Amino acid sequence: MELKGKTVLVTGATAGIGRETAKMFAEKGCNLILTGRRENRLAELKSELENAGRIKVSIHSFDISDRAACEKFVSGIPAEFRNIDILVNNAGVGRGMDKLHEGNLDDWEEMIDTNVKGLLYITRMIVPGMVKQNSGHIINVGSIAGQEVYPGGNIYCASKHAVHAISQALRMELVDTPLRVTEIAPGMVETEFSVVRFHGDRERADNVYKGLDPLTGADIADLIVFAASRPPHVQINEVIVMPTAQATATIAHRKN
Ligand code: 8X3
Repeated sequence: MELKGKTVLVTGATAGIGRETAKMFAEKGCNLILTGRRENRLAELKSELENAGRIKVSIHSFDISDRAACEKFVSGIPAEFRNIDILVNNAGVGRGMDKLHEGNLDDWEEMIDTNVKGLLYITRMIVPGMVKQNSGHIINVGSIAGQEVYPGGNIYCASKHAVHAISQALRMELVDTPLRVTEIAPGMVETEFSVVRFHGDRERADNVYKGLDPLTGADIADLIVFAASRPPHVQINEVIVMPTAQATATIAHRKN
């Protein structure tokens, strides 16, 4: 499917997978609606992308876990961006690796509010427009943590299992429309993810990827753009992707 001229909404575009996805769709000539919490990063990305190509970028900084802020964002999307062709539900967060019975409730709420409720708010507000225009593609960034569970992953895994369930339900419910639903479920991707998960402990974050070649945000963006560019009759339901040195959520091969 030709991507040039399409309008793509990417949530969590200030870093990692979201940022690389925005860049890759921009290279294909798509106009972008980008959201994230850090306004200066969005502004920098907008000028970088607009200067590089003949595309338009609309930026919106707010917290996706805030329902009223999501409503305000959606009602404030400029008219020329209103026909959204592709929604990339990327915004997500991992917080803490405590055992459940020792867990931090603030961490839990942040994960559930962002990964589940934030994704639901945006999906509920954007998909009706896609149904009305009779076209659209929803691409959810899940995780191997949505397919498997590991110790310390408890609530993060639960939130990503929810993304998996929501993606499947949406696909079933939209089967009588031309809309497509794709879930991309990555294993280890080196982004700010682990630094955030360990509350800024960079050494602990670096250890997650030590001794192996992790995936990059660009590797995932590549798959998102691939799924979006398939012909209209081809729906990529799910992609599980890991570094070659990772086999499951808990089995990885590290040198030294
Ligand atoms: C992050 C991947 O393996 O840390 O979504 O859960 S993992």
